[in-house]
This record gives sequence, structure tokens and C-alpha cells, in this order.
Amino acid sequence: MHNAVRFPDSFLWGAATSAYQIEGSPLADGAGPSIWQRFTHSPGLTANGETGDTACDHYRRWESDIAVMRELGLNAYRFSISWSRVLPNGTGTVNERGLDFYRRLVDGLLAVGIAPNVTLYHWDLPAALDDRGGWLNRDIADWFADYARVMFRALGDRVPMWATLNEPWVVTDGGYLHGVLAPGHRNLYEAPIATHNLMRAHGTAVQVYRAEAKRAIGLVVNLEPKYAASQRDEDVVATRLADAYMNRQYLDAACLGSYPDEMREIFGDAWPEWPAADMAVIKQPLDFIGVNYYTRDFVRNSGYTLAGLVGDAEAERDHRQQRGKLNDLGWEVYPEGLAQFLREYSRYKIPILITENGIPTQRDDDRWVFLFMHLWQVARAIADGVDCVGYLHWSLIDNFEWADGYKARFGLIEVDFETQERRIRPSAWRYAEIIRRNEL
Ligand code: IFM
Repeated sequence: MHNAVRFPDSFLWGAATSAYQIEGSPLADGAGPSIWQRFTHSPGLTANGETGDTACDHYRRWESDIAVMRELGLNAYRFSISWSRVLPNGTGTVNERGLDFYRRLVDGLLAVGIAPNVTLYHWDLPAALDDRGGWLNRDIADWFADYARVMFRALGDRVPMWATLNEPWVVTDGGYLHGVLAPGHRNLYEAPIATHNLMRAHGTAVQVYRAEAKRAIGLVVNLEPKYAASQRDEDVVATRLADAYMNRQYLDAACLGSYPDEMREIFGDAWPEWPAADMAVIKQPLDFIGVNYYTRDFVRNSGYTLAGLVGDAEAERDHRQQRGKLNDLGWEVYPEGLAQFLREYSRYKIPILITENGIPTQRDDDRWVFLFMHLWQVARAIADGVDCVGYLHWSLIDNFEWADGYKARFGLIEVDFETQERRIRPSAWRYAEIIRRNEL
């Protein structure tokens, strides 16, 4: 028996998804293709050649999916907008039928008391914009701002919380440096440019938000504590670099207006001097920081030298020294890291929303233990004074895990991808009970 721990009354309890991972029907009703449509339809790039063509068929089953959220008592739901459903060419004419899908979804959520939490960019860039250079083209900050304006005007009065980007680190590292995610580039010189344009797009969209709508907007990052694999000097240095590269690169830029000094150490000549005017655009007041937390990492020198950065991602992962229980994707389960990071990242003095936290596993008991242990860490951090405003589990539903396809089961809701039948997992019922009581 433990003493019950209560969460703040206004605490957001929910779950998260993203458009390409669950919607299916990627080209329906006038939508344009995204880079993920192209990536998954290029041979050999995803597990078993799997695609998001059907995914969870949420585009057609959204009403029953909301009904399940209601049954579980969620009071918040994080999802993303597919940019190319709304603007098939990325810019220009709005596709009202695509936008209508999100209008219906938002209204449906509000009707049952679930607060929509909308992410504008969760990796599915319109292919038409990739043809114009994608995140490597400076103009993308304006393209993104125009798209954001369309969304704020359509839904700004009804959506209380927005995020600009999901995990810009993954967009750059997976998409432009290691080539394992769309658009599949492997280029040391492109990575800093993609990073910087992502951050310019973020800052520009926040400026638009302040002009168009007045609730809350933030940035979602994935954080992973980095520990030295040994006390050898080179491992300690590599750990500092790894931390700067993954954890501080984006938040320092957004919150402090500067990238960590380590970026030049990591990228050398490939890291340009950025104009001060750009940094001023990137640094905008934020209403919350969204933190996605899954695991920790042990760093050896070879993993974060330049060679390691441009090397094969799998090989890099082999350098990691995992010490605890591993999930189905081989990531260590390390709940303590969540409280540690919540405390550390309070230094920006911005409220934190846990926008993702979850476990890919076929064993639902493991999911329950994972969920409980991480919530325990959230409660500890709140007791220590961290302003953590909510917890959104990844994921609401089993879905398309990018290059890993459908084998990773992250869902509170199980999906039979043959029949599209849904089943609420026991861990989800236990989560529902925590939500109902607002305590652990
Ligand atoms: O599925 C992803 C999600 O799209 C972004 N954050 C991590 C999740 C699990 O890998």
C-alpha cells in the first residue's frame, strides 16, 4: 500500500497520436502526397514495405475513436494536422474538404469535453514542398507560417493548445543526417540548415499565433538523458556533446535565442554562423514546452564523434550500453530520467506538458508498470515544484511506427490491422481509473 498522490485539479490527462501514423486515406478528398507517402512507397525503406495507406483508418473511424477516449475519461487529446490535406501543394489554395476533417474532429472532441491539443507539424511535409527543397529552403519559414495562419483562423477559437513542431531533432537527425526517415537524406552539411529552418519556421508561426489567436502555443521536443558509458575523458566529452545535440539544441534556440556552443564542436565547418536576426525570430515567448520522454542513453566517444553522427544509425545504437529492462524496440525503460529532466528543464521557467511517454510492447502488464512508474516520477517532480501541467500517453492506439512499421505496439487501444477492430487494453482501464481519481 502506498499513500495516494494527488495531481493538480487542472491536470491534463490524455493520449497522443499523429496524422500519418493513424489516419490512413492519405490522398482522400483532394489531399496532396506527403514525404511519408513517397518514402513508404519507395522499396526497402520501411519494415516489410509497410505504409500508412490504411494505418488505423482513423480518417473514417474518428467518431468511434472519440467515443473510446470518452469511455476512458481522457480530458485531452493530442493529434497532428496533415499539412498536405489542408494545402495539397503546401502553399496556395486551401482544400476545404481536408480542413473539414479537422473541424469535425475538433468539434467532436469538444462536444464530449476533451481538449484538443494540436501539433502543426509531425513529420509529414507536403511532397510538393520537398520538391522545392523542403526544410533546406529558407522560404519554408514563410510557407509554414502561412499554413499555420490557415489553421489558427480555422480552429484558433476552439483549440486551447497548439504546438508548432514535433521533435525537430528527429526531423533533422533521421531525415537529413542518417536518412532513416523521410526525406531520407544523409548529409552532414544539410542537417544544420534543416535544423535552423525548422526553428525559423517555429518562431515565425508563434509570431503569427500571437497575431491571430490568444490561447497557448509551444514546441514539442524529445529529451533523453545522456550518461557517460565510462569515466574516460573522451566518453565524458562525448556525453556533453550528445546532450547538446539532442536535448539542448532546440530548446536553447527557442528559449534563449542561441544554439549550444557544442554545435560547432560537433559539426565543425558544416555549422554556419547564423544571423542574429534569425535568432531573434526563433526566440519567442512560449506558453509551454512539450516533452516527449521514452528512455535514456549511455554514450561512448565513438557514438558522438563526427564519424558517429554521420554513421549508420543502427551502428550508433550498438554503441549504446543499455543497463535496464528493454522494450520491444530495444530502448531501456528508465522512469527516473523523467523526473530528473522535468526538474532540469524547469530552468527555462516555462510550464511543461508531457506530450508523449509510452512503451512499445506486446506485454500489456509491462505497459501498466511503465505507465505507473512514469506517473510516479511526474508526481515526484510536481511535489518538487515543477510546473507540469499534464500527461499525454503515447499512444492512444497502436499505429504506424514510421520505418519500423506496425510491429511496435504503443497503444492503450489494441488494433487488429486485418479487421481494424479495436480493443481497450487492461492498462488503459487502469489508466482511466487514475484519471478518474486524479491520483496515483
Ligand atoms: O511514434 C513516435 C512519434 O511519432 C514521435 N515520438 C516517438 C514515438 C515513438 O517512437
